[in-house]
Amino acid sequence: MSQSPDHHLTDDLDVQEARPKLKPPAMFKVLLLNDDFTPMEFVVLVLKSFFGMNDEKATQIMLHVHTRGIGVCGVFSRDVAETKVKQVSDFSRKHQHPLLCTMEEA
Ligand code: TYC
Repeated sequence: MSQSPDHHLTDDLDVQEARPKLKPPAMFKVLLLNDDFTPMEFVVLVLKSFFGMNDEKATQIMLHVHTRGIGVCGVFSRDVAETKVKQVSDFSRKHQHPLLCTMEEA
């Protein structure tokens, strides 16, 4: 059995909330955008390298983006999503590909 430390504070008459309600952290989708120039193999490499996908999953997501124009690589906390976007953008720039990666709140 377990009791929360504030089991005696059950309503709004208390002077102070012992356990103020916390918002769940915002989550962010990391998105890849299609373009006409980035090689398919490079997009698959990005998905495997930065999103931990195997070859089959990476190919599936790449083809989704290629045909639909945009697709989700994963959903992460703000900090992790920002890091993924920077990693992909830096890696694409280094290899002189125009691949775009962005994020939006889930
Ligand atoms: N459309 C690209 C091509 O035909 C492939 C591609 C897929 C590029 C996904 C970007 O996010 C992308 N070479």
